Amino acid sequence: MGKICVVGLGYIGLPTATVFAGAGYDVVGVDINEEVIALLEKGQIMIEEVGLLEEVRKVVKSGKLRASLTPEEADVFIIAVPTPINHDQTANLDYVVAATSSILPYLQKGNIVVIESTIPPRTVEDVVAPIIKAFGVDPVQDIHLVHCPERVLPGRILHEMRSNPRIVGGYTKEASEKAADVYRRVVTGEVVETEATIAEMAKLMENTYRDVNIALANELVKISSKLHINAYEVIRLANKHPRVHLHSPGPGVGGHCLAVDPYFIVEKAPEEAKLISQAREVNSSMPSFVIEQIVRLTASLFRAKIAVLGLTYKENIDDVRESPSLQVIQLLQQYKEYDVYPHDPHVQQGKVNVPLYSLEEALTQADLVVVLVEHHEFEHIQGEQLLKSMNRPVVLDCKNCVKIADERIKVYRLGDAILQKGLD
Ligand code: SAJ
Repeated sequence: MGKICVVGLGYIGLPTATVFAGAGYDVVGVDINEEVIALLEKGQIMIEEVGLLEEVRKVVKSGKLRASLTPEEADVFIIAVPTPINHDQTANLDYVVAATSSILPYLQKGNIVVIESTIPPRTVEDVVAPIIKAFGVDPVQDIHLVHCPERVLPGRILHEMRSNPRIVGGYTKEASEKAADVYRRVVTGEVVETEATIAEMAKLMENTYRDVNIALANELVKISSKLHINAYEVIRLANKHPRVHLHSPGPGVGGHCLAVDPYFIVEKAPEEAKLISQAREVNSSMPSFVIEQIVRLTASLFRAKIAVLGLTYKENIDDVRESPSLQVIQLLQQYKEYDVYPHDPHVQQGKVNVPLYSLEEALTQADLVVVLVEHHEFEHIQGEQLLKSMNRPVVLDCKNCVKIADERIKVYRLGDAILQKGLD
């Protein structure tokens, strides 16, 4: 079936390597992190993702997936390295450039080179192809170069990787045809062929669409706060219209995609991308809005103990990248008068630089519980537990997920008219 070399074994690269290996390809997974390679050789992984460990074990055991610190000759190269954001909110292409450079000595005529990393529009054209050309390989004649953005949702990665439609944007038409055929071997969804720049822009617009819509919901929360209206009820009723789908408000937008990708468009067309830029500002302001509510809910207290539940950027995963929770905690710590007790059942201490506590430690003698993430564990928190442990049973639910209906416990929700009208 051929050999695939996947460069970058993170949240996307490792599942990608696993899916291709599971389909019968000989896959070598490459990473610069020695720990990742050492673990993978033993069939172990560093990422929490539903079903991944089991599948990795299987393909490592069968010999279809091997791990290596350096690339090898292959028929297909898939680059799945991060594109972090610089301080000036431009894309940092260092990893993409390094990964592309690392495969150059192994390129052979007819190879397919896929960039899966999210990249600003025109990157294949203006950055990747020139690197390959400068090495003496013709990106038109010698190889087939494409951008094939990933679209998977953390928590559902393996399922979505196999079933979501894919966009394969070629540097040439032949490149998109050849690479699309490879993806069709493992993807049951439609595999659409297009140009590289269109694929780059389409990927960014998918996440921008979501970011802008979430900003609309978050702005509604702020407007409702001013006008004393229950934002959740507004959303529920507006969404009864068949063509309206207002998104859910929250403490901000995190993750390595929605909180980052829109800037890649703004970077390339700052004058034009005004709405996109504004949406980013609204979403980035939400942690401060949460703090304002916390301050109001604790105004009468001296040195309030606050239990902060949920550190990840969204529910039921262990990923804390760009998490609004970390910003909320940081802002809270700046107020010297709070004792902040963060708790997250999905996050290990080594992954964050704030001290973590057990649920019990966090709740004991707490004056306020702030729920920032909709982890399924938090849905089961019982009123009795809060009454028994807390100093004052008050909850600020920023994700509309707490299911406690006990009159002795005050549950306020972000965007809730009761929170806005004044507190007793
Ligand atoms: N969020 C809200 N309100 C909502 C939905 C989400 O506040 O109504 C917040 C979440 O809590 C989280 C952030 O937005 O902090 C992002 O979460 P998400 O579930 O919307 O998306 P990601 O970042 O986990 O994954 C997105 C997905 N893109 C889309 O749904 C358009 C995924 O398909 C992409 O593959 C991924 O980005 C990526 O890698 O680009």
